[in-house]
Amino acid sequence: MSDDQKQMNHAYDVFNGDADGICALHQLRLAEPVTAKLITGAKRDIDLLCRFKSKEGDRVTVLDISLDSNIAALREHIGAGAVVTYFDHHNATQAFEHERLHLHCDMTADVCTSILVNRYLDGRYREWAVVAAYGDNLPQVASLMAGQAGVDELQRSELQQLGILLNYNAYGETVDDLHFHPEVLYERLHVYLEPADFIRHAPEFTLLKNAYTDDMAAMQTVQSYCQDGFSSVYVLPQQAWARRVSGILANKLSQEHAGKSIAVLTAKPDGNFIVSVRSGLPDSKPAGAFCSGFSTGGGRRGAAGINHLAEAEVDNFVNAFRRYFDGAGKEQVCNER
Ligand SMILES: [Mn+2]
Repeated sequence: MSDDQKQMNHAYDVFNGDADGICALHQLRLAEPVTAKLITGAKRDIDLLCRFKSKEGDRVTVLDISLDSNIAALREHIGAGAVVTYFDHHNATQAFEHERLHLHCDMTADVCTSILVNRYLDGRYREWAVVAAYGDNLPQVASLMAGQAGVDELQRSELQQLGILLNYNAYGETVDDLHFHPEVLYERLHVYLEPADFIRHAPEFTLLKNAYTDDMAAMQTVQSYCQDGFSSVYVLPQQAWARRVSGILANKLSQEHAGKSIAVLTAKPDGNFIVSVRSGLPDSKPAGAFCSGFSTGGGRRGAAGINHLAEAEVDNFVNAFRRYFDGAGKEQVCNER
């Protein structure tokens, strides 16, 4: 390849805007610095590979977005001659072999993308993977890794807080609901080698901490719409704070009530709902399989969601949710919405 061609080549770093995506790219670019165009969005913006075109010799790095959800665009990039490196823990059943496709995909339940990058880098920036694992709702895995790295109890809770805050920032219907565009948050974070430095010195950390406190206070006022011993359904109001906290509420409830399945419905400005589902029995009743029954649904065994649920479909959804996760037709009285 001539020097002229080399200069015309571009690098693209494509990453989910949540804690896992940001910490995965951060580790990778600490180890292998590259000036790349950043392609990211809110946590739910997972169709990122179709947002740009590449050409022969371009380098595309993809982090923490499902291969299956991006398969058409992935084939286009490969077909155009780009070299693609892909790290992810979501569905990759349509993965294929190609000399220009470097796959690091692992769909097992106890990994996140930052853990896969940490493995690839032989544990070089392990604490960032711990942050990501806490943020990606893998607290047991995160604590285990922190223990192996000799991180003490206090530091561990700080890493957990950072993971939760970075993850919190990515939740919203669009990037307009977020405190920081994830591209900006990544750039601010990327100047810090250690999580502790970001925690001590970054104004973004303080802002997120205060905003999170306010949103959590608002979240405490939310009552369940329906619940029994096996499942709970929550319906949140049509406000930005509610769109930011819905996923966190779902994670919090699933941690506090092990074995119980959770659905959180959040009203969008157009009156339809976004739905977060957490399975209390991810092996026998995977959340992803349930959500895939809806035209805009999908996800993993433990956590899944539906992008658009019409207002008129809410009661049907509640019934289907309870049939699937409770396994019984027991009648249940729901509160007023
Ligand atoms: Mn992830």
